[in-house]
Amino acid sequence: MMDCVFCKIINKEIPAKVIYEDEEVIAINDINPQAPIHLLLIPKKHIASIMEINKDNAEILKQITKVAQHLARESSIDKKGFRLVVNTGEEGGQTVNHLHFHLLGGRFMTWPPG
Ligand code: D5M
Repeated sequence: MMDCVFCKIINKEIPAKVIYEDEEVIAINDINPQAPIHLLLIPKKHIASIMEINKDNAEILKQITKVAQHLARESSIDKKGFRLVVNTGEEGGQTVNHLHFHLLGGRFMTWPPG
């Protein structure tokens, strides 16, 4: 996707602080962190939102879960707790139309979210 900021990061066309990378997933620091730890877990394949997950691409969710567990342990938030968030669509607060999971931790989270 030519105009997708996350595709550009994945293709190394724009810089980002890459925390983790494998064949299917990349994890970067969020540019506008909302918690002491705020990572974005992004499938390398362009999938616009969670609404585009189907039987042909659902495997990526397993890999993202594995990466989230790994990065939570690495960041020492696995036992204290953290939040994994997928904003979806306009009212859901999604601003980048390439599926991504926010991994937030390092502080107490409040509920309800804003
Ligand atoms: O989250 C989109 C998130 O993506 C938002 O928290 C900012 C972040 N973002 C946008 N551009 C960049 C770059 N270039 N590097 C790192 N992080 C970025 P959403 O759930 O769609 O609102």
